[in-house]
Amino acid sequence: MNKNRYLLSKIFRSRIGFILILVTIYWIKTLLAYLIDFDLDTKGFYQNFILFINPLPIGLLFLGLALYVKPTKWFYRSVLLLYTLLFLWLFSNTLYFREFSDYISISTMLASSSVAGGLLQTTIKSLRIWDLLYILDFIGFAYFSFKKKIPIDSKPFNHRASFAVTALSILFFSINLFLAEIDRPELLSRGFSNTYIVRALGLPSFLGYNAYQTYHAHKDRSEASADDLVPVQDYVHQHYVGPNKDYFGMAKGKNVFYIHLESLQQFIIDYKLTVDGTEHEVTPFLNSLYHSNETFAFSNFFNQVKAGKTSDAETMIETSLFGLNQGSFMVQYGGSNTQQAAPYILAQEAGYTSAVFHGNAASFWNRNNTYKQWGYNYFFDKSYFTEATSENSFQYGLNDKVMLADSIQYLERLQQPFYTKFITVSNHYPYTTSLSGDEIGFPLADTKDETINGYFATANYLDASVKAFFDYLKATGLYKNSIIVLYGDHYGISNSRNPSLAPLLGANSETWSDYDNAMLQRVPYMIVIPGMTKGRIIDTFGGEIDALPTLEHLLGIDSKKYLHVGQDLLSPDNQQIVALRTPGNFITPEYTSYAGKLYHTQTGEEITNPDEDTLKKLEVIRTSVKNQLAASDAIQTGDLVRFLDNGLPTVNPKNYSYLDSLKALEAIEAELGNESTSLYSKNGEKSTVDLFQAPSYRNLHESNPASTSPNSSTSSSSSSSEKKE
Ligand code: GP9
Ligand code: MN
Repeated sequence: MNKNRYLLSKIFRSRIGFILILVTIYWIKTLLAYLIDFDLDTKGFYQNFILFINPLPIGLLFLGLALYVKPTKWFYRSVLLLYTLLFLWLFSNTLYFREFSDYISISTMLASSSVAGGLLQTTIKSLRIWDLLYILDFIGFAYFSFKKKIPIDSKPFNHRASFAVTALSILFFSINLFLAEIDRPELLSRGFSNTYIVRALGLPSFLGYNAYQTYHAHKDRSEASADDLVPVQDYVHQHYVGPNKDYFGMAKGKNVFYIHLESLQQFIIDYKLTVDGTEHEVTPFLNSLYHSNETFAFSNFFNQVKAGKTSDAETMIETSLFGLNQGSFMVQYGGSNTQQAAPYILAQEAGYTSAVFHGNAASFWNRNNTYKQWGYNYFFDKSYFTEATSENSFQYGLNDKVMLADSIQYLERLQQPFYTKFITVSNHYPYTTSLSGDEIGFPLADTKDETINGYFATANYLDASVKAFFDYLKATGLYKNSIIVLYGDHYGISNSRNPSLAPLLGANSETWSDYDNAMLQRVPYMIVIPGMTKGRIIDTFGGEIDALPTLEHLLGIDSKKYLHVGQDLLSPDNQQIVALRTPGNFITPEYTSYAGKLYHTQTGEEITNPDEDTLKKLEVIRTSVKNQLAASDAIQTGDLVRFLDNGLPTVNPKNYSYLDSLKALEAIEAELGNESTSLYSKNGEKSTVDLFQAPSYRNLHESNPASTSPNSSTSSSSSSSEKKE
């Protein structure tokens, strides 16, 4: 016993013992910050376990480096220096987070000294009394070293032993990373959000990760020059197609509503799910829009996203440039690249105010930073809405009806004309956990795949949410003054699940092919122009990249001077070549190239031995696809918009803040007085919040029990709210 105690005290008095004590204190302090300062949004035991352990490997790795220093004095100096650096990084992040709800990135640090000056002020403002806890150890060190009570071990570690400590901490770190990847596959390659990286790997690793990404972005950026703009501009000019004279400017000056239909695929439109012999229309409201003569509805509109999923769709819709071949553009470049996106273009060209509404944390997909570069005046994220509970939300945010209802108090204060985007989320994988209470009722499909089974119910919920929003627009009169564009961002059912979906689509699982997968990449794209009668279903082939020039032309803005690589889908000259983001994949009305195979688009028949004539046509398509992606990539990775001189001043992200937005909006109304064009002002300063009504599924159907088949397993069937796809 005594021997053990002797050994223990010997270890604590040794160099490694000292390091272990410091690692432990660092660990405790980090957990403190996780608990009281950061909002890491962890769910379930597994995520909390990873959070609990993640300060250890990196702490040991970092402080263990001091072991390589042999002279006693220098060993203690370096270990304290390293420890202080770890502390400073932790502490400055806690202060920064209190103000900005985000972590310090390399670009924040590189920002100009004026920002640094501002930071110092906010830092002092955000100090809290419990911050004393963060520096208790330093007070302790000072006291003990003054009293000469810190045991000094003059016996250095040999290099082999030091290396063993390094190797061991790398091993621990790999285990940490492995566990994190199980929890969130593709964590590092897709990035998602700073929060995801911090909660999985800790703050020092986040710095390393961010530094790596920043370095890459910077490298491409610094190698690019104004000369690179020349071929890109040539491409854009040649590829440009003029507007359709019949439609140009037909929605000029109107408010724009974008409704992002999460994971909604085109096959859902007009689809009826048959359960126990009864047919259930999944999206009755969207179907009515699809067939309305107020709507340009597209039947061959494809999603063109890759790993950036929603963020890729947003990038294309807002800028008519593609996401990246790897990872997410918004995460890697969105916050730093100069861009000319829809909100900014419309503000400059036609005095539009812009806002995004989304019930998830602002940092997801780096939206908080990207939106500033896009010129969004306001971003109403989760923090602006009803407290999220397990009843009204799931891992990706608030249920759509709640989000939309809560948006009204802000929407009605925006000056008109405005450009707004509502990003829905309830119809998101795994489709089984987001609905509860009275929203349960739409029947589940009956396949072996739970994901597919729930998809129709969440899509139906999305449909009802959109309908409620349209009802509100009509009730307030906003409707006739607006143009509403709806789009599905990407597939909801992944290719690997499609064979199980096949029977529901009247197809055969056994003969399901890559051609069928390609065709399922269609997503809804509908442009509703209230009062118009020219609406119809249009079969032009296009994709998300084409949305911005299409919208611009409807608003009477010529897209010619912008660096867009898409083409107006209403233009008679549209070429109808849809490039998918995976190299080699494309779809045209005639040919489909997908997963290395070639098909006739109309029949699905595979082309194994193309004749001369076909080869020639394919060559033209392939070159066109390659050029389009290459032009976009050159712009995105080289940050080429910064060299563009088309008369628009460069966006300054520092002019945008997403804090206290309601106050800012009220101040604008007050300043404008009678000139204020907000709905609230126009309505005699009376709120329209009560005009938003979104009855629950049960409320809507209880008068008609025949169409209700309650199925309580919608919300409880999946044990995990943390499924990812
Ligand atoms: C989260 C949401 C989902 O905020 O937009 O993104 P996704 O997983 O579809 O890319
Ligand atoms: Mn999405």
